[in-house]
Amino acid sequence: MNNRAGVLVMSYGTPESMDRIEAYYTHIRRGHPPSPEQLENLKKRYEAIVGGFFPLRENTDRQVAALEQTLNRMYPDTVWTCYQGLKHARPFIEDGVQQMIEDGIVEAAGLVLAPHYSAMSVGGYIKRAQEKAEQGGLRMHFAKNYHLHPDLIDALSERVSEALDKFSRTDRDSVKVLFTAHSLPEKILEMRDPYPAQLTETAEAVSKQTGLSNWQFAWQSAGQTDAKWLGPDVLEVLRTLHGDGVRNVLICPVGFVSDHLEILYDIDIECRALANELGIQLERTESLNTDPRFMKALAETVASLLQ
Ligand code: FEC
Repeated sequence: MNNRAGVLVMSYGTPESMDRIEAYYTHIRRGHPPSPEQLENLKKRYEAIVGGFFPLRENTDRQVAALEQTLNRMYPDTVWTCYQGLKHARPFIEDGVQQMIEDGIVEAAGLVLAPHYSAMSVGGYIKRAQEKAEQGGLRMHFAKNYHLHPDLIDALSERVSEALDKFSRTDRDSVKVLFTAHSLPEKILEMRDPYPAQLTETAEAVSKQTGLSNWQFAWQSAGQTDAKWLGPDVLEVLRTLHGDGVRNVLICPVGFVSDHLEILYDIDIECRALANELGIQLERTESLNTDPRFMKALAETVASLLQ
């Protein structure tokens, strides 16, 4: 291994401020501005999560710093520098790669703060980074997925066990655990995309380690487009479970690794409101954020790319 290594840590990105939401949303929509109603709806969601504050920015900053520390502690023969590259906000993926080139890095690893591979998600990040790296003569090696890393499964399993303790002893046995992830357009199924299978594998591994038998998978946060998205949606599942007499539900958003809009609004506000209406006790597992086992999983994944 080189004794100096760059790591491009890629994440979704979030607006810099309330007045940057339109630019951010336009970028997500590949240059097509949202309608005034769509924009208003998104602004309201950001306002609802602690008053227009953007937690994903701080969380990504902390994760990138924690990964750099972990790498330098675990592999002290190399000097590791982590660079941030965001999909939809500054610093963009290309900015992170450019910075590595300017800093004289010749070989680097890249990974996305999302453990499951889809050509429509992680594949898109990698393509952009690879293109920019090739232009600048930087050699890059990418992790496509790390969804079964034992430390990731440990960290998630511990969170499921802790969250189950929020239910009363009598209710605990009847809790339905819903593993969730961001939905994608259904057309990924025709492409034989590994995303749904990898998510099921993570859910199965966590269930096995936690001794769960009463669980299922649900999709969340589907986009507002004409395309058909993967289902069933978590809101629909909550209604079905209610019809089946279930009154205790734990959501484990296994496709996300930090607190952001899709957790703090879609689950904590939207799902909770429906659960309250239905008389369901709904709990959620804590996000991984900078969990040391998660950082170790990322560090080992990165180091294996440069061996
Ligand atoms: O906290 C924040 O500011 C950002 C939270 C956030 C995360 C996230 C992760 C994923 N997305 C994925 C796919 C899509 C597809 C579309 C899409 C649209 C949005 C919109 C917002 C948004 N996403 Fe996102 N996503 C986050 C936020 N996402 C806001 C636009 C409004 C809306 O639809 O709600 C549809 C694009 C289109 O219209 O064509 C597809 C996937 C992930 C998980 C993997 C990853 O992190 O990359 C997949 C966090």
